[in-house]
Order: sequence, then structure tokens, then C-alpha cells
Amino acid sequence: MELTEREVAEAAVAAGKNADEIMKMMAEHKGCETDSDGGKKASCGTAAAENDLPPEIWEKVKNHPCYSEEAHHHYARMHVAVAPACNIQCNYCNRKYDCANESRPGVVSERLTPEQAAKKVLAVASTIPQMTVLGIAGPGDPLANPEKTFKTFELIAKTAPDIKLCLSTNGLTLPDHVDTIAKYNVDHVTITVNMVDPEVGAKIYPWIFYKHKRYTGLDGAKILTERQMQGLEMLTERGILSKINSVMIPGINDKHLVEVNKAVKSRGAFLHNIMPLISAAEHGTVFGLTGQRGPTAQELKKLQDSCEGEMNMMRHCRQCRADAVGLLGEDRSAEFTTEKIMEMDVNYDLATRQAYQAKVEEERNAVAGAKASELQILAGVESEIKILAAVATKGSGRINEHFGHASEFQIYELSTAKGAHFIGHRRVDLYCQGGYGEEDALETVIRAIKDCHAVFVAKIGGCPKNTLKEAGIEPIDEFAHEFIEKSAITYFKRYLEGVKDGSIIHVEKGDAEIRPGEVAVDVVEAAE
Ligand code: CLF
Ligand code: SF4
Repeated sequence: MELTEREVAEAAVAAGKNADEIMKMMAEHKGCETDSDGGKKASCGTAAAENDLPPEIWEKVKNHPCYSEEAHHHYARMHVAVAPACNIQCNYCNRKYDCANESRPGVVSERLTPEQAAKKVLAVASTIPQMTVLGIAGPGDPLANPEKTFKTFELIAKTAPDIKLCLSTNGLTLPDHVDTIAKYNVDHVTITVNMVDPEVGAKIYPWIFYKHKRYTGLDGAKILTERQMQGLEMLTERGILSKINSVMIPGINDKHLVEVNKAVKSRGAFLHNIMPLISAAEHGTVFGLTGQRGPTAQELKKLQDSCEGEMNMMRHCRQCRADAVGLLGEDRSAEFTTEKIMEMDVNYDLATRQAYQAKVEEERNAVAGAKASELQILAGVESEIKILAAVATKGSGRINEHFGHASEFQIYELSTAKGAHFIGHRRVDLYCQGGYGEEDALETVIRAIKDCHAVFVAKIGGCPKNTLKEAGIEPIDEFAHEFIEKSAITYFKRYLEGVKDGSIIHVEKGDAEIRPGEVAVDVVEAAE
């Protein structure tokens, strides 16, 4: 009989194992499944731990905040906007904005030369020692700007060799560049794949520009999908980790993305990231102007859940901008404008970075230990009930953000089968506006987390507390600065006990709204 993860943990507890031993037993139980073709499964989950993955894969993902959900609480990435041009047109993109494949629209980027970009990387690496990954993700397509992209990688590989290199592409010219990608040790490549059927593709891509010629409709979509799949296969052959980003467009490719998931998994993709379409008339995109809506929170979750059996899903993407800096979900790009960087006295010290990262690893191990003991809290409790909880956090796996200061909430699904399971985040307006609460912002927070039963915060004022309660969301501040998962499970156990003794009446919650990013105009004009 197949044991669940929790049953393994319970058996370990019963056998008197300590937290480390429990983690190890669970990892061995999960193992890396073998594919029907006898090969190793590409991944054992974005939440995978050291024992879940082959050592060479673990080395690549362990401190990459996008490829490891667990790492994203501790490690930061940065993007440099060196690639303005694009060679296709997506109906969700307005060239005045950052690439919507990897960057939410509407945030200004500065175009950088490779030399400026290299200086910026050193400046950020000296200031944020947990910044471990440099990505090039736009504002156009990095591989439509190969000279600038690879020159940037070359400069950084020389001056900051401990930083992992990462790029994101629409895939049209990927097959032409795989050898160069391998040459510069770019270990992580994201391809945006929204379809594997040109009929679907023709509704998303009005044209592509390939070998000096413009192709429209079905012809363009056919070339694009063939090139994307060819590029993915080539990356897999060379052992380069690939992640697939897909934009979920209700009524156009939502059902089809299950097919996409199968196609990319069979070609060796490591991870699949299904993101919500960001669409609003003021973006000036085709989809924005035609009123194409994005998915709701529950529609997105349902699709991600349905693909999870096929392949591991990334659920912590922030659709970040082409000049993003910091932990996923935090925005420190304003600290590193070109003007400020040029004035900065940069002192890139590898030993300091390594010492800091050793401390990060200690914190990370403490979180893992807390997760193991979390499963002990649930030992012997059985229930079909699943609830969602929102968490205000600044990172490090702790409940350490005030309600009014949170610009996003992390969402966990609580169940007796899986414990506390990260399923995504919700962007919100700041409630606290310079010392006073903003009622309109509170309404947007409630709309964003109204599928949650509880919200965990480090601190919250009396007024928002009451409004949240009236909306059926329980504000909880008793676990301030404690580990998220352990606290959430402690609460969940209490919740189930309340349901059992009748003091709590369990009600199913409805759906919630996914908020797009801020909208601003006039950013980088992408040249063809
Ligand atoms: Fe950047 Fe992308 Fe590399 Fe990450 S982002 S190039 S893989 S380092 Fe990450 Fe940002 Fe989502 Fe991209 S959260 S948009 S998946
Ligand atoms: Fe699509 Fe290019 Fe816009 Fe990116 S920059 S969203 S690939 S059109």
C-alpha cells in the first residue's frame, strides 16, 4: 500500500526519530520517481529538499529562488534590462511595457549597456549578499538581442563567478543559441510556451519575425511551436535546466495548457510555471482592449493542481519586471538606478558573501526542522477539510510582516494530508498609508484573500481586525515572528478540534481576485 507523506512522518515520530531523521525518511519516501522510459523524473517538486534530487541538480537549484520554492524565502535574484528588442508579438504585450512573459507590465525599466549591467550586478551583489542569480528577462526577448545578452553574461562570469546565470526567452531563436548558452554556463533557461497547437497559437500571436520574414496567423504559430520544442529538446540534451512559463488565458488556452504540460514534460522540462494573464484596457494590449479577462485565483489553482500529477508546478512566480532586484515579491530596484550605481563604491567580496550565505543556510535548516515538527503536531488527526490561510511575511519562512505593511500575502493550503502547503501569493495595495489605514486598500486586500479562512500577521490594528472578521477571515497575530508552516498547522489543528466539538462551523469559502501590477506609461520601446 502506498503511504502518504504524512503517514511516513507519523511512522517516523512513532519510531522516536528526530526532526532531521524525519525529513530524511520523507525525502527517501518521496524519492525521485522513475519515468516509464526508465529515466529519472525531471524534478521532485519545487519544494524539493537536498535528498529529493540528484546531487548535480540540487547544486543547480538549491539557491535559485525561482527553481526552488523553499529557496525563494531566503535568496534573491536580479534582472538587468539589456535586451529591448523582440521578434514576436504577443496579444498580451504592449511594447511600451516590459516583457509580459516574465515581467508584469507597467513598470519603468532603464535600458542598460552590458558594461552598466555588469557594474550593477557587482553593486547589488555587494549590498545584497543573498543575491545568487542574475537573470536576463527583457524588456524584450534576450535571444532577439544575443550580442548584448551574451556580452553581459561574459562580463559577469569573469567578475562574479559565484552568481548563477539565467535567461528567459520566447524560444523562437533558442535552437540557434543553445551552444552559446552552454558555453557561458547558463544553467537555467525559461521558455514561454503558451501552446503546442498552432490553432491556439494564432489566437495569441498575430505575427512572428523569423529569418528576415514576417509570418502571421497559423504559419507564424507553427514555426514558433516547432522552434520552442526543438530548443527545449536541445537544452535537455545538454543538461541545462529548463523551466516553462505559460500564460493562462481563459477561453483561449486554459484547457489546452494540460497538453502543453504533457508536451514539455516529455521533452525533459524541469518545472512548469502557469501564470495568470495580466490584462487591462489601460495597458493598451490587444487582450486588454478586447476585454479578455485573466483567471480568478481558484481557476488558476485548479489548473495548476490538475497539472501537478504530470509535473511539478512553480506557484511562487511574481511575474517580476525586467529590472527586478531582491527577494521575489520585494522590489529594491529603486536603490540601484544607473545614477546611484555609478556613484557607488563597489566592494565585491566573495568571502563576505559566502559567510552571509552560510548564515542563511542555518536559518533555512531551522525552517526545515520546524516543518518536520509541524507534521508531528498533526499526528493522529484525520479530516477531509482543507482551508487556505494568508500570511504576511518579509521572508526567512517567518510571520514577520505587519498587516498594514504587506504588499502581498503568501497563501498556504492546510490539510491533514500535506500539512501547510504553499500554493501562491496575492498582491495587494498597502493598507497602511503613512500612519493611517486606507479603507479602499482594505477592500482590495479582502477581495484578494477572501478564499482564505485566516490571515497570519506580525501585528494588526483593531479596525482592520474587525473588518476582516466581518468578512469571515480570522486575523491571527499570536504567532508573530514564528515559523509560518508550524504556526499554520498549530492553528489548523485547533480549527479542526473546534469543528469537531461544534465551537467552529466550517464553511467553504468562495473565489478570490488576482490583482495585476501597477500601471505606468512609457517605458522601453522595443525595436524589432
Ligand atoms: Fe529571472 Fe526568470 Fe531567471 Fe527567475 S524570474 S529569468 S527564472 S531569475 Fe522567477 Fe520572476 Fe517568475 Fe521569472 S519570479 S517572473 S519565474
Ligand atoms: Fe511577447 Fe516579445 Fe512582448 Fe515578451 S516582449 S511579451 S515575447 S511580444
